[in-house]
Amino acid sequence: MGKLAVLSLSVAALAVLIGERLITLRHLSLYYREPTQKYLPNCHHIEGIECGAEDITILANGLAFLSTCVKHPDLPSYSDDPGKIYTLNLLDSKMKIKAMNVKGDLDKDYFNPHGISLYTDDKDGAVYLFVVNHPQGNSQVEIFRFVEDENALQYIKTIKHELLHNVNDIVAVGTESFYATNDHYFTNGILKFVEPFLSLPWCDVVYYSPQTVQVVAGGFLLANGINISPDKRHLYASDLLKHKIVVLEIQKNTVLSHIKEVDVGSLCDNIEVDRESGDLWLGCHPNGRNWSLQDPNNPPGSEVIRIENILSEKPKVTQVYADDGSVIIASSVATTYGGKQLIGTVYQKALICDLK
Ligand SMILES: [Ca+2]
Ligand SMILES: [Ca+2]
Repeated sequence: MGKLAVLSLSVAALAVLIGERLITLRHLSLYYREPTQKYLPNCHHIEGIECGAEDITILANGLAFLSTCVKHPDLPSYSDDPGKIYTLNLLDSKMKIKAMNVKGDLDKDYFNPHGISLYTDDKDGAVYLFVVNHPQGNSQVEIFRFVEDENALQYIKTIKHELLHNVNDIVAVGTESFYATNDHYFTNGILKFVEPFLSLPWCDVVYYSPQTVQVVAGGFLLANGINISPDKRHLYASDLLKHKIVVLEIQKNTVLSHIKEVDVGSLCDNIEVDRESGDLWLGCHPNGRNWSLQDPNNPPGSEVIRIENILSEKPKVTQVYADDGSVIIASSVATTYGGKQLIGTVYQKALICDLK
């Protein structure tokens, strides 16, 4: 075969590959999904949140913890300040956020908080906040003890490990142990781009304790939010680019069995679990095209999805809230308490509404 023929065949093969990739990526990103609007009553923006509350979680007594102002080189940033953790007492009608004072040996200038998880120690009632932190683009997990009467976080320790390389979210299962999702396999910038382009399902869930660190689930295209059922028997992890919530049963801390996957039809980020009903509340990105383009005239929208009876044969998946980005941009978390719905975003505002 002549050189020209080889070159022509190569170009044709590359064109076919790129064409196939573009079709697949449009499907994965929900490229053609039209924005919708579905609103809840009495919504207002939470005063003081202007650079995102990527993750929010709530204690049984109604005190919400908000992880704010995460920064990522590929995303808009509405503040130069380092990230902060705030509390919001949902039983107080004033609904004012309070910045938490961090005590101890943590470098606050490089605090870049992402996914969070609360853990209450049954032995003494102490409450711990686990925070995914990205100082200077790295991934590590900070463990704090909550000092309630000072609205403070006492820094306890930092956990770094080579398996915790692109951590997005965590769920604490002990005072020093947790499960974490990695949202990429590679750490190199170009390879991080190639990974979703080629749809490589290489993201994973890692279990960490001082005795054991290991990958306990894999095959994710983009592993994002993770949480646990109220009886602590099942883990739920979002595979954002597959539009699915993966249900895993915990046999032992390091042995998980894959139970099923539930279609959500959206790019779902963090997962919160109602401690009474066991329902999942998901903050989702309805359209990955708008997410990638970040066009101020056509911003990413927001969507809240609820899953009821996830362990039954027929889980019920319901869209609770939807916005085209005119009210709130890039929702990443949704959670409820006492008839209120909180919605946080990656880099913009946060919203509080009545559920009915
Ligand atoms: Ca979380
Ligand atoms: Ca997340």
